Amino acid sequence: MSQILEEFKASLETVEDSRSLQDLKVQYLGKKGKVTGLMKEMKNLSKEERPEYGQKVNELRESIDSMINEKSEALEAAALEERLANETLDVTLPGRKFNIGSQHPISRIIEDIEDFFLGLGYEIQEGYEVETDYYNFEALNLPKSHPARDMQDSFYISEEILLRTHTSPVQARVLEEREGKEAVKIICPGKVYRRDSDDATHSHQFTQIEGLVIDKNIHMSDLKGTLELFAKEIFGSEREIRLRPSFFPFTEPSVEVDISCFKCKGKGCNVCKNSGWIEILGAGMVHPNVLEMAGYDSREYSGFAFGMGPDRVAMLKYGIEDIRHLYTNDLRFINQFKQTEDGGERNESL
Ligand code: 2NL
Repeated sequence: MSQILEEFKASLETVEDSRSLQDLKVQYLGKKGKVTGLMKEMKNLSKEERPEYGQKVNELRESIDSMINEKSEALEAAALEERLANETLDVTLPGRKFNIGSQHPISRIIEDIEDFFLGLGYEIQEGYEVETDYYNFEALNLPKSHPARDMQDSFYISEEILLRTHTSPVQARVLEEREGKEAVKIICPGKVYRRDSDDATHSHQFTQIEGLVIDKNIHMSDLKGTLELFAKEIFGSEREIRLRPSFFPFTEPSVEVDISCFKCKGKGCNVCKNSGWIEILGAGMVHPNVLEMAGYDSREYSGFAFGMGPDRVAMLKYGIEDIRHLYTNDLRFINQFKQTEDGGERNESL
């Protein structure tokens, strides 16, 4: 028996984890274990010898059992020590950096323009990019034979269905919905399409924002005042505007709107091509035909409308030379518009 005990102690010395400890336990105390084997010897002994022998075997079992428990506790304590040592948290480590995306320059311009007009009480309206010939052209005083259609060739899905060439169809639909009875004060941003060859200043898909105000007693002075405020808000408080006569089929009279150059303050530079002025919008008083087609009495109601290209505004504001940079998603370009946590130079006047 003492031999078994010595043997056990020697084996216990070599145990390093709970698994081999469990194996050792089975080897000695299991059903077919060595100590259990000693118990089975009992039947070969005389009645007188049995109690003493039994007691000794029990003592052996108890001491082995308690040594196993001790070892088990020691192993657990060691494992805990090791985990505590390995899993310490170094609060002085620098945090992990993660990349935050940023707004596309066009989205940023659109939002700035939307914010301005929302402040004046306009609603934002969006519509369909796939439109009918009627809402894209006819309802805007551009009948099928009109020569101005040549300026806006589109991508046709069928004879009557096309990709919109401007956001005006959104406005034509809103006018029609209000059935000639209600005032309208909306801006319509969105993607538009033209059958054009792409180059530094043309893209077959670009963005537009149009505005439309219809009510009783709306005059050219309202248009001028609105656009002057707009120019100061988006391009800086010192900006001035000038109107030049122009033509659009859906407005009469029609104007081109220039802003004084924000770079040279009107002296003449490469941005304004030495004129001191930058062309930024087209606008005019809504043509009576457009009002009448939508059900408005043009003797009672009048209004103004304007349209501009956020792509062009972004190019001017950020000095982007080629419109294609806005659409090719080259990260070297996009990353230049990363915003800081407080929104960067957003809304800052030039
Ligand atoms: C430009 C010029 C313009 C309009 C758009 C419009 C819409 C309706 C009625 C009348 Cl429903 N007019 N829109 C008017 C004048 C100019 O856009 O140069 N856009 C980039």
